[in-house]
Amino acid sequence: MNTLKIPAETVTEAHIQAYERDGVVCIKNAIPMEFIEIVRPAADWCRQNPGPYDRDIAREEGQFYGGQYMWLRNEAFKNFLFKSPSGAVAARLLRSETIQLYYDFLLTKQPGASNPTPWHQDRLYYPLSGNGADSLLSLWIALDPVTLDSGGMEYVAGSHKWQKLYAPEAFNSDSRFNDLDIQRVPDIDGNRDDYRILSWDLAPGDCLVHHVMTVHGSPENHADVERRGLAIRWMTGEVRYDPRPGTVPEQNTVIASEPNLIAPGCRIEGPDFPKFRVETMPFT
Ligand SMILES: O=C(O)CCC(=O)C(=O)O
Repeated sequence: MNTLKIPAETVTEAHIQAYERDGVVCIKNAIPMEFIEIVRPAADWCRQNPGPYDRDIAREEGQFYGGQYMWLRNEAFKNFLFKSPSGAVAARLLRSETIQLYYDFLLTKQPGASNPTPWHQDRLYYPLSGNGADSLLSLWIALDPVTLDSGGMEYVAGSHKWQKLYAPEAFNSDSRFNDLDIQRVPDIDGNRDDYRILSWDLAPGDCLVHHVMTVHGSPENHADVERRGLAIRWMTGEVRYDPRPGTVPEQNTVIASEPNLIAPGCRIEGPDFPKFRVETMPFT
């Protein structure tokens, strides 16, 4: 098993308690700039050279790009996952000494990108079951300075405790989730005063971490700067393959195909789902 290291001061008990209470936390300077600088040009390369699991989300070509599993085709992303403290941040927030990668997701909104990311909850997009699937978390790492004006993320505090599962929402006008007979996320924008909505201005290397049940979204990019976010999904505990209708097809493909060949009901284990031991270095 590979080891990921993290200084104790990166994730404090206060961060962990905020994450547990709100279902989201902001961790400033979580990822050292040396990693951000390596992954930024790789992100641009991936957007310009889309891979098999990528999607142009916007109606206007190239405006809102969603790349999945970059690490399977790009060394810089692989290096990021195996060397940066991203997985260790996740493990600390989950109070775990080990962590397993689910997948990496690159979301870039170009200046003027007119697509908001709809309010949604991640849980039912994933073809997964088990206690680890219900506590999976996502690090959204800023590769650029990010504000609400440039499409910064927003989260409904405490929504991970609502004990509600919501149907996936398409990020664009495609119909992949239309036929699901599952309740939809409530109208957050129409009733913003009823919710505690959290957002943060970010510098490159800051990250936002949210629980798989937390309702979140992001506005259009009205600024004149690009908004690149690298979202990495990490998990612990028992996670099994549950290929329900309406789950993300690309994730089903990776789970069920070579080299993983995971059958329905079996644990998510294989070369594309590496596990790591986490070492916390003492306070400096
Ligand atoms: O970057 C965005 O706008 C959406 C990201 C998101 O929904 C996620 O990481 O779960």
